[in-house]
Amino acid sequence: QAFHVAVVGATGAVGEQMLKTLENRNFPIGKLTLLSSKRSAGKKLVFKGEEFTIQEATPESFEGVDIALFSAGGSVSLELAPEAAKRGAIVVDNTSAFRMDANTPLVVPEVNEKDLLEHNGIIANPNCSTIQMVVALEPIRQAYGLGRVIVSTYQAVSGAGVTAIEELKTQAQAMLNGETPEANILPVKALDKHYPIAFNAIPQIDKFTDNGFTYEEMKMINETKKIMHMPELEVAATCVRLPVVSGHSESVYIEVEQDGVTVEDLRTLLASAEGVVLQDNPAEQLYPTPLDATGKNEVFVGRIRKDLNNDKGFHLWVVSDNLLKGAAWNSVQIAERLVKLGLV
Ligand code: 11C
Repeated sequence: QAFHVAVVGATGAVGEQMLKTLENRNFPIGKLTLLSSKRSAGKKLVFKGEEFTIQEATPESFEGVDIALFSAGGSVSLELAPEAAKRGAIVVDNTSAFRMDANTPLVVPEVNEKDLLEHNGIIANPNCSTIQMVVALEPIRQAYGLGRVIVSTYQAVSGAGVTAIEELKTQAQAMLNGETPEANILPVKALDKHYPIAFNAIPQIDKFTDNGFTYEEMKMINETKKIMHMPELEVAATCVRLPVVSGHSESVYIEVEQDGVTVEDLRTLLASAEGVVLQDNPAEQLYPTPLDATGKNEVFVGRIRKDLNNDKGFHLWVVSDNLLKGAAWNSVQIAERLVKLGLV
């Protein structure tokens, strides 16, 4: 069985990885339609050696499509994902447009694959920094219970798109040349004030909400509760942008519910957890880094320590490629599970 797959936003940083991932996984594609906004329509892309011309996405583009992978921004998804679903396609949407909608499952296959059964035509792919954290936390929740999560992130510029990657490189070069770099993209392109990211750290990802947390931080908080089906879970987040091209890193403090859990218990558990690679050996300076994680689908965990004051508290370092497990791979993995479950 082969499917008609549409990729919306094929020219973006995530869209490019979606095509690579579909190709690497040899996803059963009978027909491929590449779509974008008017701006990128007409560009050409190669998939499995064949050239495709990108078409402007319209409601009619989705006639006959089985699976539509969306990553062209929230407004495109809000307008066109329902149109695609109305025409019989199953949408996997990588934007935040439908994530907190009660009728839309928000899925990380290692955590809540069964939520796919409740879909109404649209399935939401969570925010990248949320995905990698819940892959590491779910096995711990299942084995020992989870009472509290406090996370600080160290996020790569690729999360803000191709232009942010270019700006990091241009600024780094300018600063090495002794020049003052221009800053036009980060932290938020649409706002007036910008900071350079080269040789810097910016404690703002997305705009601020009224409670002092940013939207990125609130995504981590709210999406984690929804995916793990734990509306009461105490979660706090601080999200920071670093001059790293790809791979988000996270320092995660958790409190388990069970007494007497040891670091070795967590290492043993995570060493065999689905989608996780344990890289944790201080004696050999073994721990995950974003450079090592780039290009890989797994979530890497290391630096597991017991808190010095709370017997139920642990610290973890969690790293993953934000464009892969955080976006393209999670979306294609959802599509694979839809096929496996006979839902498409
Ligand atoms: C970043 N996490 O690193 C963001 C990008 O809601 O899908 C992804 C935004 C989202 O800037």
